[in-house]
Parts: sequence; structure tokens; C-alpha cells
Amino acid sequence: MNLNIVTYPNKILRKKSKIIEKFDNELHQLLDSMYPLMIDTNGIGLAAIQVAIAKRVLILNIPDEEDEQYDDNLIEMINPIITSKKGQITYQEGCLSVPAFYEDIDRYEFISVNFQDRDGSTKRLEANGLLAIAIQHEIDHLEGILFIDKLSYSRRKKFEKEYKKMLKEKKSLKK
Ligand code: QAP
Ligand code: CO
Repeated sequence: MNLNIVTYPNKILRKKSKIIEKFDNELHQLLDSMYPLMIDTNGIGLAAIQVAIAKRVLILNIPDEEDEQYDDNLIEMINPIITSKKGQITYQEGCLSVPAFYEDIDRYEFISVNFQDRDGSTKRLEANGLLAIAIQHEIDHLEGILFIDKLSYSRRKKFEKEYKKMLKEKKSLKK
């Protein structure tokens, strides 16, 4: 599958993603295409809506202590649900759909998540730290929520101004 990253302010990112019912070849092809795209674009997490597919599918590949990403650490989550959450952690988040912008966002530090794997088997994962942050960030995408939605009014206004300026500069380079 040939996929491209959808970027803000594209309205596609506001769609609510649909539950996966069929764990078929089409789903596997989607997952298999999302992974190289995420790696090539220097991502650690990617939701299907970011490639314009409104399905409850996300992938994660958190770097290790040496900041290396390994295929073995790939996590695929279908129909994820957070079943418990506690604590608080602040992290400077970014998003492939909001390029070149990073801001501190508060998340739960510990979460439990139920999900299905690519074959439809039910799984449970207890996560903390960066993995917990990434799961919350990606599950927000399934609801049409972006990390910039969590900024204070003044920080959001600052973001909109900077981002518009950046888009304008990008456009003038293309011409
Ligand atoms: C979500 O984010 C996330 O602006 C995944 O120019 C964020 O992969 C998980 C990226 C924070 C945990 C903590 C962003 C790449 C990648 C950019 C990403 C960019 C190039 C973001
Ligand atoms: Co994102």
C-alpha cells in the first residue's frame, strides 16, 4: 500500500476511527505499510488516521536507552482501550502530523491497555513512561484529538501563528 502522512490542519485528522472487525489481509497490508513509513519519517508512533485510514489501528516503536529503534520492539494495537490510569508525567511531545513543533503535554504516567493483535487475539499491556505517553497520544488520534488541542489558549494561539508562518515558508520554497 502506498501511504502518505496527513498533516495539520487537514480535517481528516478530526475523523473518529472505526472499530476493526475483520483481521484479514487488508489489515495486515495496512500494518505492514505503516511501519516502514513511520521509520522513514523518524516516528515512534503512528495511527492509521494519520495515513487517512479511519480505523482503530496504531503502531509504536519506542527507542531503547541507546536511542535505537528495533523491529523487535514494534507494538501493533487494534481497538485499544485504556482500562486504568494513574499518576502524571510531562513530556515534550511531537507528532508526524504536526511537523517541527514540540510542546510539553501532561499525560498519565501509568496505564493499562487492552487491545487486539493483528490476528484478533486479545492482549493486555501495562505501560509507563514514554510508552504510556505514546499510547495515550496515539489513542487520542483515534478520537480525532491532536496533542496541540491540549495546549492552553495562549500556547495554542502561539502555535497557530508559528505553524502558519512555517506553512507559508514551505509554500514559497515550492514555487
Ligand atoms: C507520538 O510522535 C509521541 O515534528 C509519536 O518533524 C510523541 O513519532 C509519542 C516526528 C511524544 C511519545 C512522545 C515529529 C518526526 C515524530 C516531528 C512521533 C518531525 C519528525 C513524532
Ligand atoms: Co501524533
